[in-house]
Amino acid sequence: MVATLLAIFSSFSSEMAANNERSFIMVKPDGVQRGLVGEIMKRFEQRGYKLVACKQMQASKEHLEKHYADLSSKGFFKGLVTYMASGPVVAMVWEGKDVVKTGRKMLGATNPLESNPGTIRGDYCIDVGRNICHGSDSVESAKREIDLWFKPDEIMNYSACEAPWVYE
Ligand code: IDP
Ligand code: MG
Repeated sequence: MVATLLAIFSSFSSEMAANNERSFIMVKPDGVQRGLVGEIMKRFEQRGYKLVACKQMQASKEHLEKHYADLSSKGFFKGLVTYMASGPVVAMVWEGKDVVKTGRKMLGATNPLESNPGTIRGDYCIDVGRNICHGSDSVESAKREIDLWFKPDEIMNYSACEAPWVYE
C-alpha cells in the first residue's frame, strides 16, 4: 500500500516537474510599437502555457550586450543592440511542458521571410532585423536569460486552475 502510494506520488511529481520548464520570451521594441504585445501573449496563453513573470522595461545597451553576448562577433551586433535599446520591450517567462522548443516553433524562423505562416514572425513581420520577438533557444540559455532579466521575487509560483485540463 505504502509502496503503491509512493509510486503514484513519484510519477505525479516527475510529471509535474516535466511541466515546469521555463522559457524567456520577449516582445522586442518593434513588437511593442506595432501593438503586438497582446497578440504574442495570447498565443502562449491559448496554447496552454502559464505566464510566471512579465514586465515592461527599456533595457540599457550594457544589459543587451550581455543578453546577446554569443553574437558579439557578428557584423549586425551593434545594430541589434541599438534596435533592442531603442524602446521598451516586454520581458516574460512562460512555463510548461517543452516550452523552450515549442516556443521557438511558435515564434518561427529567425528570418521572417523563412518563417512559416501561422507562426508569430511568419504572420507579423518581414525583416530579420525587425523580427518582433525573442525566445530562448535551449533550456540552458533560458536559465541564463531569466536570471539576467528577472529577480527571483519577480517570478511567480502558483498553480493554474486549468492545469488538469491542459495536461493528462
Ligand atoms: P533568434 O532570435 O531566432 O534566436 P539569433 O541568431 O539568436 O536568432 O539572433 C538574435 C537576433 O539578432 C535575431 O532575432 C535578429 O533580431 C538579429 N539578427 C540575426 N541575424 C541577423 C542578420 O543577419 N541581420 C540583422 N539582424 C540579425
Ligand atoms: Mg537566439
